[in-house]
Amino acid sequence: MALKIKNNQEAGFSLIEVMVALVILGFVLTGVVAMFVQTGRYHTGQEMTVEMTQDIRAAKNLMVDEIRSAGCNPDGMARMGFQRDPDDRFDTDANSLHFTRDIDNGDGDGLYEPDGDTDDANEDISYYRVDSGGAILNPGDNTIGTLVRNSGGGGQPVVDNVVDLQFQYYDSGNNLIAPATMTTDTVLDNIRTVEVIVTGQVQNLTRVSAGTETWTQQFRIRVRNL
Ligand SMILES: [Ca+2]
Ligand SMILES: [Ca+2]
Ligand SMILES: [Ca+2]
Ligand SMILES: [Ca+2]
Repeated sequence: MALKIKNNQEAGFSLIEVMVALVILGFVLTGVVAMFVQTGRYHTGQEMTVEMTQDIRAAKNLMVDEIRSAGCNPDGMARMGFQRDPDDRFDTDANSLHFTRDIDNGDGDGLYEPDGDTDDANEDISYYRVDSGGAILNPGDNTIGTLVRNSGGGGQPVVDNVVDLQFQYYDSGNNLIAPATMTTDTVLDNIRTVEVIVTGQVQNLTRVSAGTETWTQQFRIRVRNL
């Protein structure tokens, strides 16, 4: 009987040994989990950055395409191009851009057929940046907002997490036109080049502090029809 007990003790692990093993295993598992979490965050951060830069590039392509043909007016209508409005979202200044163009007759045949009005799709367009409540945001306020495009059906989101959107305007001599002076049609009609500055922000999840990164696109569009 005494011999059997001795054998059992030698064959098994003591409670202390099991506890030590469990503690070591715990440390190892904690490390592995932390590594996975960190890697996951890194990838999420990278994916968010890629997504944001793609969104801003797409917005740039759209704006270049549309603004280039601002004032397209084959039928010689009055007051085509950059527009004024009492609503800060729908005027042409530092925080918003509003223009008209006659590019189609709205018959849906995909052909370019100007019909002497701007009531067809994508002929009356505003760009501006809004907060989560839909209020317009100003350049330099460093508030997270959404770049929206409004062609009559309300502001449609183009890029989220935009912390800055600014428009600048130049005349035929490439002189900057001060937004404060852009309150008459005469001044608006002098615009020949539009400059757009868009800055997007992404949460950088790999850093403990200062956890954001920004990405800016700045581009100029020569207006073809003005
Ligand atoms: Ca405005
Ligand atoms: Ca029409
Ligand atoms: Ca058509
Ligand atoms: Ca039209």
